[in-house]
Amino acid sequence: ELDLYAPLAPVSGSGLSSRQPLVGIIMGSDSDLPVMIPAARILDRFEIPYELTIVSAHRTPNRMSEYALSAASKGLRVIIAGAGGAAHLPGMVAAMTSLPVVGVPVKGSSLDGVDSLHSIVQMPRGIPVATVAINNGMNAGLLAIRILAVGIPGFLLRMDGYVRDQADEVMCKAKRLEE
Ligand code: RP5
Repeated sequence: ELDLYAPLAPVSGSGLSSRQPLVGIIMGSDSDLPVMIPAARILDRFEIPYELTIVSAHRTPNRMSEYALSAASKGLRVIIAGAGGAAHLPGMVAAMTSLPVVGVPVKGSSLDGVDSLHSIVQMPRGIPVATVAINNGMNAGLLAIRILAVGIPGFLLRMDGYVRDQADEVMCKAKRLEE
């Protein structure tokens, strides 16, 4: 049987258990939850352990620093960070960890989420954030899985299956329309 976690052992060197969260999902407010839950659901579907919590760049800056600075040593491999408005959370977290950070621009009550998109995507040279579309928590989850899959063949196989299923679904719909 394929050991999905085997490639991680040499990296962590600290007895990574199979339920050790590999992805950290954080968001600036509980009001971001409806956008971020699809990231968690897709990780559930792939049976990838994650943790999910609220970390605000502006309201809890010390908590944000602690989260970012300890993320790698506690075994996380990717961080998904969602925020709306002046969305500094993904960029600030990326500034304080070498882990890949996926940013989710959350659409607030004004400016259609473009404020958040620009805040997250316009990172300065040297500190990248992989930005997904406005409110697209699901793609953030999928991107996190693809990042993990680079080092974990079992995840890559599951992603191949997911992509195939998606294509099959489109083909079924196309056939039904053509009938
Ligand atoms: C941001 O401000 C959060 O990420 C959220 O998208 C937005 C509004 O937060 P609440 O006022 O709803 O808590 O920091």
